[in-house]
Amino acid sequence: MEFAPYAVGVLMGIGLVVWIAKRARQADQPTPSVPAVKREPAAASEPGQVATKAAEPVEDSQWRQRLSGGLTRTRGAFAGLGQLLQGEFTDELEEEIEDVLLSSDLGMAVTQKVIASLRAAVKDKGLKGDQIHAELRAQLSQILQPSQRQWTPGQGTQVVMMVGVNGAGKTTTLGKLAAKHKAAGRSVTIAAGDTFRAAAVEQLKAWGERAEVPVIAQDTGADSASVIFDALASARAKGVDILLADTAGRLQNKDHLMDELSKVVRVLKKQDPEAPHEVLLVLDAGTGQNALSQAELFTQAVGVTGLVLTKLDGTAKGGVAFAVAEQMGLPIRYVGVGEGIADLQPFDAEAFVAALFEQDNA
Ligand SMILES: Nc1nc2c(ncn2[C@@H]2O[C@H](COP(=O)(O)OP(=O)(O)OP(=O)(O)O)[C@@H](O)[C@H]2O)c(=O)[nH]1
Ligand SMILES: [Mg+2]
Repeated sequence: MEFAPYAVGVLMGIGLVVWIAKRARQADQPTPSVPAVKREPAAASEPGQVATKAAEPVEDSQWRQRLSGGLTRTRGAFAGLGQLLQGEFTDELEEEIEDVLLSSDLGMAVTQKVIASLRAAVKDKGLKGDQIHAELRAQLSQILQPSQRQWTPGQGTQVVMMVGVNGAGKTTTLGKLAAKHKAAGRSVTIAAGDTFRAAAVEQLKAWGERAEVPVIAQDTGADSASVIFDALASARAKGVDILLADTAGRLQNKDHLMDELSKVVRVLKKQDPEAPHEVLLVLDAGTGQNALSQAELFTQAVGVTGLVLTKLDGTAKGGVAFAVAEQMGLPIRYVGVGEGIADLQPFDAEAFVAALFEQDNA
C-alpha cells in the first residue's frame, strides 16, 4: 500500500515519455494536409540574370508537359487524323495524312516514305481504324529510334563544340550542358569562342556563374580558333574533363564563315588529333526544312556528331526531328524545352512521339 503513490508516479512518468516520443515521431512526418510543391525551374532570358544555382533535375512530367505544350498545334493535327482514320484507307485519306505530315515539317521525303509503308502495312495486315493510327505512330517512332543515342565522354580533356546559325540557342544550350556535366561529377571549363558579338562573352560569363563553371575569354575581335586553342591548352594542363566551346552564329551558306569554323577544328587537332570530341549542331526546331541544309553544310565543314533541337516549348512543329533523323542519320542528343538552366532533356524518341499523339498529357 505504501508504495502505491510511487507506482502511480512511475506509471505517469512512462505515460509522459511515450506521449513525448509519439509527438516527436509525428513532427518528423510531412503534414498530410499540405501537398508537395513541385519546383518550377526559374526562367532566365537576360544574360545578367541568375536563374538557378546549379542543375536541378526537372520533374519528369514537367518537361514532358513543356514538350507536349510546345507541340500542341501538331498534336491537334495528329489527333484529327485519329478521327479520319476510322474509315477505309482511301486515296483521299492518304492525301489527308500527307497534308498533316507535310504541314508538321516532316518534309516530302520522309512523308512519302511513311505513307508508302503505311499503305503496305494496311494492305498486308488488313489494318482498320485505330489500328492504322497505331501503325502510323509505330512508323514515326521507328524513324526516331536510331537517333536516340547519347555521347559518352572518353578519357582526357574532351572538347564539345557548339555550332549553328544565329540565335539557334548555342550559348543557352552550352550553359545548360555545363550544369549537366557538372552535376554528373565532371570538371568543366567554358571557352568563349564567339569573339564576334560584343555581348557574347558577357552572356557566356553569366551562364558560367549560373553553372558555377570557369569561363576562359579574350577580347571581342580576337581570333576564335586561338581562343579555343588556348583554352584547350589550359584545360588539359589542369586536367579538366570537359571543355565546352561556344562559337559565333553563322549562316551555313556563307563560305568564309564556314571556313573560319573549319579552321577552329584544324587548329584544335594540332593539340589533340581527336578534338573536338563532340560537335553539337544546335537547331531551332522552328526552322523547318532549312534544318536539313544546316545539318548538311555544318557536317561538311566541321563533322557534326550530334544535334540539339531547341525551342520545342515554343511554336515549333517538331516534324523536323523526323526529317533530320531519317535523312541525316545524326543522333539527336538533347531537346531544349525552355530558357532555364534545367530545360535541356536527353532526346527520348518514345516521349517525342507520345507528345504528338497523346491528347491527355498536355
Ligand atoms: N523558349 C526557349 N527559348 C530558348 C531555348 N533555347 C534558347 N532559347 C532562347 O533563344 C534566344 C537565343 O539563344 P542563344 O543561346 O543566345 O542563341 P545563340 O545560338 O547562342 O545565338 P548567337 O550566338 O547570336 O548566334 C535566347 O533568348 C534564348 O533564351 C529553348 O529551348 N526554349
Ligand atoms: Mg551565342
